[in-house]
Amino acid sequence: MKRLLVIISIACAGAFMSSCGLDKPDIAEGRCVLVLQAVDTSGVFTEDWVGVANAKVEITSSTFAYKNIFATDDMGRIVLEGLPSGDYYIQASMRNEERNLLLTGQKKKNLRSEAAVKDTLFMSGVPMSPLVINEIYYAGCNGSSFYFYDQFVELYNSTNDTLYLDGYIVCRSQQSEVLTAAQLETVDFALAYYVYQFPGSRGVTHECPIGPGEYLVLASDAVDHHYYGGALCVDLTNADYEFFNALKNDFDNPRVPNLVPITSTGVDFSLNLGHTGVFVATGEEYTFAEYPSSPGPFVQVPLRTILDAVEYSGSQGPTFRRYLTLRIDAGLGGNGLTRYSGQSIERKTPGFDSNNSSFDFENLGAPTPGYSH
Ligand SMILES: [Ca+2]
Ligand SMILES: [Ca+2]
Ligand SMILES: [Ca+2]
Ligand SMILES: [Ca+2]
Repeated sequence: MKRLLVIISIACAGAFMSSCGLDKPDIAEGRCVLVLQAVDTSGVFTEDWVGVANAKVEITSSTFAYKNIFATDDMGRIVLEGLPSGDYYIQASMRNEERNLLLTGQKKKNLRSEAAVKDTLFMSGVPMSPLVINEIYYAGCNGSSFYFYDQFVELYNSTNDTLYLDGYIVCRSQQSEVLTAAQLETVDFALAYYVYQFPGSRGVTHECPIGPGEYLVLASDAVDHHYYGGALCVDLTNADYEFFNALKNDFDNPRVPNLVPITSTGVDFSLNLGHTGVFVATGEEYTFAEYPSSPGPFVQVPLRTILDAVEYSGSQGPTFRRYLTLRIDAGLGGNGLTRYSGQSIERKTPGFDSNNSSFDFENLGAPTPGYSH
């Protein structure tokens, strides 16, 4: 019988001891101790649950003020001392190229309490996605002029081979009002509002390569947005592609190839400044659908054709509803990111994709088009 070999024990030892009376601070000096052992429960490499040696363990505070990466010892253990109290994302990972598998385990922990907290972190196997969304810059850069036209999506090839994106589609999801929360989790497609397609034909032409470890920047408009929007905006002159809607008054940089819309919806591939989902699919199959009481048409993209999907939201109020099914993104990126801040969200590690954007993504002070922070 399988049994629990390891527990995480978290002890905040005397975090508040140095302060007293009315001056006691909210966030005390780092006194928390975290003892962790990463355990493989995948059953892929061994039937027993054993500690994973040399796993990468990343500890990030929810505000991203604290971030550190550690490696487990031969027993799969790490001991961390001196952590400031606060909320943390803890993520252990280990890549196995041979099996094309990512072993990963995650926890969100609150270290505010002085009392010892005990928990378990299990690592399980997630297939690695060859093509991932590496960064989404959606926030906008100038609130006084409502300027957000410098948005971009950055893709990354995490394999050792050149991939061809001919005919692939890049999609923005639609308001969840179209599907109820229950429907969202049961249908076998994701709903797209904007769908833009790479040139060429999938599996036939080879016009859109992305090399091993390479990034592709897909710009709303491939121009230097400093000129139009100000200092915080992004120069996208050197973008690899731009979204171009020939039916509307959209900008077209002739030196930058276009992704073109497959519907007449909207003016450009613009991203909601607060909350939406973005996904990339092979484009081999999709269907159009009209929904009563909503503008459309919408595009139903089969989940099996989706290579990567990321949902983001700056906040989660009482009326919060998901845009994407948890089956393709179990979390949310962009926590705390504000509109027109000129900030961006990016994968903590290129190619690292556990299908939970709460853990996989972090907020960046400034966008990094074409590279990683
Ligand atoms: Ca455009
Ligand atoms: Ca162009
Ligand atoms: Ca993913
Ligand atoms: Ca980047």
